[in-house]
Amino acid sequence: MKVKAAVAFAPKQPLSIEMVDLEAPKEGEVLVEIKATGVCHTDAFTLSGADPEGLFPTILGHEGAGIVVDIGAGVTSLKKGNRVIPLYTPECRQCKFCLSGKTNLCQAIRETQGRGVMPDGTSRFSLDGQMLHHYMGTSTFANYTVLPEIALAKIREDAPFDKVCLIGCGVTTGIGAVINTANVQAGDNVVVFGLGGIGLNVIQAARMVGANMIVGVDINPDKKALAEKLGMTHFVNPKEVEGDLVPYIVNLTGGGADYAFECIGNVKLMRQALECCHKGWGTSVIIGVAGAGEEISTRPFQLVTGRVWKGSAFGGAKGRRDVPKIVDWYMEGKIVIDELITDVMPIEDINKAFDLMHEGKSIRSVITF
Ligand code: NAD
Ligand code: DAO
Ligand code: ZN
Repeated sequence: MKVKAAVAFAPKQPLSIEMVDLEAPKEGEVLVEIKATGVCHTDAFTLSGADPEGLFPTILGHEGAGIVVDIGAGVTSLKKGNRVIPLYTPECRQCKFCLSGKTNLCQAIRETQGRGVMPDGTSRFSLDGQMLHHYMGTSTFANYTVLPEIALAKIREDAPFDKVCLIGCGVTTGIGAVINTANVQAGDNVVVFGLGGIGLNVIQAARMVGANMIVGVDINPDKKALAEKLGMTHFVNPKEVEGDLVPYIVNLTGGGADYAFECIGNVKLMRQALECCHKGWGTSVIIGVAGAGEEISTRPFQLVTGRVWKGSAFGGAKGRRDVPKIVDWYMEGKIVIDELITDVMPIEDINKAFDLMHEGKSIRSVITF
């Protein structure tokens, strides 16, 4: 079938709206009509050419929501009409990783997903006979896409696509990092580096679990108001701090953060996030994705003296199990999403969404089809 997609032909080039060919779902695969998709910093990161896994030409997008319109042979957990959220971190429930109970990093389709193809090694997308790569196994910048059954979370039938699409990445990543990865407890002091779509969700989760101080760090003062609305208690603009940021935060938090989250992707800030943690127990969680080849460093004594460095992918969430639960939290008013959506636009205007992100003017733009 012909579908409308925003194609990334090469790094650093604007996306191009094209009618591309999409093959029918094969065994174990599902055809999904994408109704809405967010635009995340990670899409921009890949488009910038800094992503070591970036492949072109491709159809980006990984923060979507849609409806099942067809299923391939052998698909049992989904049927036509189901509302779904695509999962860039799938959940096969059979691989060593899924069965370990220690991680959400299912490896069932990791190798082919990394090569931008479906589990059988081929792409369902093409344009004028030229193969287009899938992206993160999701490719939600198209009004129809094909995914493996294990990469779809079935959600409730009354969930609004244009809001819950953000649960496909930003919301789950931020909230999950607090609840699953860090396990922040009531009374803890939390520091959040970066108040974008990810950092704001860290903030709302920190408030939800009853954190004491929730300190937001961002160089863009325009991020302050919304962060405060979501639960930030103190704002720090590094540009306005005289001297080193680390001792400033250690002092502000009365000895250091119990938990510090890096939600930017800057290796220098990853170090600061670790070193502003409390001696003896403070834990820093890296969420941000750094550029290809970049490395983190600190003095080993920071770890010897009890600070802990961790990372979190998709908030440590097991998508098929946890995403429907987070949709329920939104529908029950336990978490907010609407406030994170700063712009809504048709796919034809998707390059504007990237411009707004780069200008620091958006939290999340949502593309509707
Ligand atoms: P974003 O661009 O919306 O937000 C980043 C924020 O950081 C902005 O508010 C910006 O002003 C601030 N910032 C930039 N440089 C800064 C500096 N030097 N000091 C302080 N603040 C600074 O991005 P996002 O969508 O929230 O994503 C954040 C990061 O998380 C990205 O690296 C993205 O790739 C990554 N990410 C990781 C996962 C995961 O599973 N680990 C999932 C999604 C996104
Ligand atoms: O190696 O098993 C693996 C999968 C790694 C995927 C990690 C995804 C999180 C970082 C990318 C940001 C996604 C928006
Ligand atoms: Zn698995």
